[in-house]
Amino acid sequence: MALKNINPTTTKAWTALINHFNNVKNISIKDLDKETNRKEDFSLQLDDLLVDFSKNRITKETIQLLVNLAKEVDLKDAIEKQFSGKVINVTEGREVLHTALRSTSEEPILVEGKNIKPQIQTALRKIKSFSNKVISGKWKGFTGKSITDVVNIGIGGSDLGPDMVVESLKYYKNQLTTHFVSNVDGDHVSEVMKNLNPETTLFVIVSKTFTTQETISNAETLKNWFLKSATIFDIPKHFVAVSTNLEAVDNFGIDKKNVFPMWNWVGGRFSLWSAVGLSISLSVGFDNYKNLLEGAEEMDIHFRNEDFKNNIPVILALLSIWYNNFYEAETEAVLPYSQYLSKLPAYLQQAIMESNGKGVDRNGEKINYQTGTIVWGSTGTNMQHAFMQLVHQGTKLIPADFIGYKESLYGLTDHHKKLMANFYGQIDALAFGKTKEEVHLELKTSGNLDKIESLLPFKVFEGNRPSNAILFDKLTPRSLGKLIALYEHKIFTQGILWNIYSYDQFGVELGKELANKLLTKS
Ligand code: G6Q
Repeated sequence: MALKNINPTTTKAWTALINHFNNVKNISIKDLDKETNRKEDFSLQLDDLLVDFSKNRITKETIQLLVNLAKEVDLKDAIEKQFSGKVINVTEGREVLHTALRSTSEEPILVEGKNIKPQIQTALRKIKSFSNKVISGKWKGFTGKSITDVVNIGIGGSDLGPDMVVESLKYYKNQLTTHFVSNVDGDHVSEVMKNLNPETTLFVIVSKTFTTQETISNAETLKNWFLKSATIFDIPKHFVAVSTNLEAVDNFGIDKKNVFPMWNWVGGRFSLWSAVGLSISLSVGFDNYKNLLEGAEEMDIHFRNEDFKNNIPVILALLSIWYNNFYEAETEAVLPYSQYLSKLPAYLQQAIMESNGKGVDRNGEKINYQTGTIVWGSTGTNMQHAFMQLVHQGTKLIPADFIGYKESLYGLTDHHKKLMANFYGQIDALAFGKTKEEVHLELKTSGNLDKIESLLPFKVFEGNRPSNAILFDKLTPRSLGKLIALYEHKIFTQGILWNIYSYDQFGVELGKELANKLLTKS
């Protein structure tokens, strides 16, 4: 049976939340922070992950009412339907089973009556053996040399995930250099091409449909470039594909042995856990890739089984709804304090905004409440010297996720101490601000008595700006898997609560159609 179809604004919990909001909307995080055990009461731990959500405009009652909302729209039922392979992507008639890709349990998952677990394991074995051959140097190019460079050709879901993970796990990478070509802008592929040697480059064409204009254009250009030095008989040594469209792959000239599977029950933006992640496994080795999947599975188990009040993705989703639908916040910032995670905000923009940027509910009715949040961000501390001004003193309410690590990877503990002092400093500055009295005293003690009147209002920080601290022990493949899965489940939870379909993306089609029409005209 498909997902339930409940307009959240018609629930009892929603009415209770409106009343509660009217009572508490002016509460101050500074006051709330004085409560004994505030931090303990509003923190959740999952092994090496600690989520501290105490610096939000919430009380215990807020959480209880939000949890009631999740219960009233039967989130539990939706979670079970997703994990067990029901056709919850109704508009495209598909199951949504990225969680199956990282499941190590024996529990069979049926798609059209057939258990999909064996084919997932076969694909993983193929990824492993291919990665091992390329990394060890056993896989040779057409002149007998080992591979030095890997080029991932794909776009959207077939690019952003692998690119973000390869960048995030740079510390764990091997001798291979990985490149990503996505844009149809010929200058993108030209820039990558100019540094490649055809004898030692492996091209991984990633396209679920194998019809995507950008990917096919880039793949053709790279094939033509390759064929300037080699012959079509050399293609099998240098081109592999990840796709569901075997016929198109064959027409392109790729050897059947070199095709890695993709499945309709995995959405593009949730596909890095499938062979779409081949370039990750090539870059960091299969064991690290497997650890990434295991971290995600740990989050899956937590999300599927934990009570909502102790469930990290559910709580983060509910907080987001609290600000989006009650405080009318429009955007959310994702602020990782790790240079490795510089591509995470762009990755999440696709995952979140393509999934929940919908204005029609599961009844097909136009929605009269706010859905999809706008997500943006960048790494700390760099962004502190840039857009954080607006977050601290601007007119908009912008809830923020701060993502940090207790340890750095290379040591340099002195740097890490400074990094994390900034992490906590920003969170406190947002939450507690700086009062008139404090500014007054500061100007006075710095000998600027004469400037107090003219400067004071500009130096006041209102504070009361909410944030979550998402803190891991260390950036590892496993903890990264957990982090990505956390956001995947947050997206799903919000989609269920907003009564929308999170797994289609018709909104990206019209522009493509029009571009194609223009091309055929010219
Ligand atoms: C993701 C979207 C989209 C898709 C790309 C690439 O969820 O569907 O970003 O991944 O359009 O599609 P192909 O893999 O079919 O080339």
